[in-house]
Amino acid sequence: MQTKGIGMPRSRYPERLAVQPLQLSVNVLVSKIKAQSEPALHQQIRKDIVLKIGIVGLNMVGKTTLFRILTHAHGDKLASGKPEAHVGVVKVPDERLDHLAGMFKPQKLVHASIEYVDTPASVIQLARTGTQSQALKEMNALIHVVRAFEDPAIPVDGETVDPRRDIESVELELVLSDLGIIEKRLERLEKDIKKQKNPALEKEHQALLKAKEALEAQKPLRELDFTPDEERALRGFTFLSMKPMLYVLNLGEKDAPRTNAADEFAHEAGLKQRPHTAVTAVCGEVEEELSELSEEEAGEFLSSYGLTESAISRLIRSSYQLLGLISFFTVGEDECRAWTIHEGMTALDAAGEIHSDIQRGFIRAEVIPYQELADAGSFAEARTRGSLRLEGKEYVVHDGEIVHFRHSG
Ligand SMILES: Nc1nc2c(ncn2[C@@H]2O[C@H](COP(=O)(O)OP(=O)(O)OP(=O)(O)O)[C@@H](O)[C@H]2O)c(=O)[nH]1
Ligand SMILES: [Mg+2]
Repeated sequence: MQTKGIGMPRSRYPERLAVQPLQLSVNVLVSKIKAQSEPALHQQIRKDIVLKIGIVGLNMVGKTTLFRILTHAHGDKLASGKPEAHVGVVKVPDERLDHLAGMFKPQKLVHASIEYVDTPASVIQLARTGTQSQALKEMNALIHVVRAFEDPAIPVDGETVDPRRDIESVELELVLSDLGIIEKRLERLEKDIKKQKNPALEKEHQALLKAKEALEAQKPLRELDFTPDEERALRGFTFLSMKPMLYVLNLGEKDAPRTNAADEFAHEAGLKQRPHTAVTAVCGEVEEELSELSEEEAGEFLSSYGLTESAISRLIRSSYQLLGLISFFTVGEDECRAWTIHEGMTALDAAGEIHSDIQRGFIRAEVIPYQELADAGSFAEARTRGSLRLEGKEYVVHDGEIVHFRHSG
């Protein structure tokens, strides 16, 4: 992001004064991304039903189109049962799980899932209004849909199509929203610190100053390294610029075959290698047509654009990875299932994901990487080949491992 803009006098942004008073919403999920290596936080994210990703962006950029494609192509029924709520649970496509299901022919197949929330109109307005901004704060990550398609029939914010400008203005808004909260809190905190010596308040003060300094340099909080202590002190604020961000370029139809469009753009816009930031591209119009076709027709349609896979599967996987999530599998004739955990979680943590009884009665985990089981073709053969390993509580589970827990529960 360029630094233009942030140096402007604050009076250019009088709207910021309307930021709502700080509401401490303790959503334990929100800050966990930064703390992937911290076991204590893993305990807290457990048992959370589904991870929520908010689809945001300026006006008429294709947010609802993207939401519709996601839920149509990979969705279950709308989570809330109310279509107007625009909340949909989407399965994380995983060919490995599909292959395992082919091997075990289970009665039930359960994919990992993510909840996507479509937000109306411009995220700039949302960030500025109290209740809406509170709704944004509940998200675990944001997808910022950026308009890259030209269409004279569709009005465009800012009058020209300019993805970099749009990214910068939304980022600036998130940064200013967080700064507003920090300034208010600091004012209060400094008064309290004068009245009483309290190490917890001092820690919070330090962490807020560090965050403030970054924000003033227009650096979003997701790019900052916080210590676990700082992390804890800031978690309750659910800062918007701290949320992992997936930029989705909504390409015009003529750009659909440009499979490296996202990569080129990320490079050009300086978005590569930024922490907790990813860029991908879709062509809303093409994908929308695609999601209505049968598998066979879809294949033909894709190849007419010179493409091999729908960008949507890639997008869902990117958002899953962006959250620092991995899957392990349990398999059997009754059920084949993908379980969602954070990178770095142990076998004991993973057991707790399934059931607290399994965790309590944990004896050993029988583990095999997906590819080895797929190559062996069955558990019996994998055993003969010596591919199954017995691991203890502290074993760190890897993406794609099939885990069978031996337990006394
Ligand atoms: N040409 C073209 N039009 C698109 C594309 N994606 C979306 N649109 C059109 O752009 C208009 C706005 O799309 P929406 O998905 O409603 O956009 P939105 O961001 O949800 O809009 P608001 O919620 O009103 O801010 C619709 O008429 C879409 O059909 C695209 O890739 N190409
Ligand atoms: Mg919309």
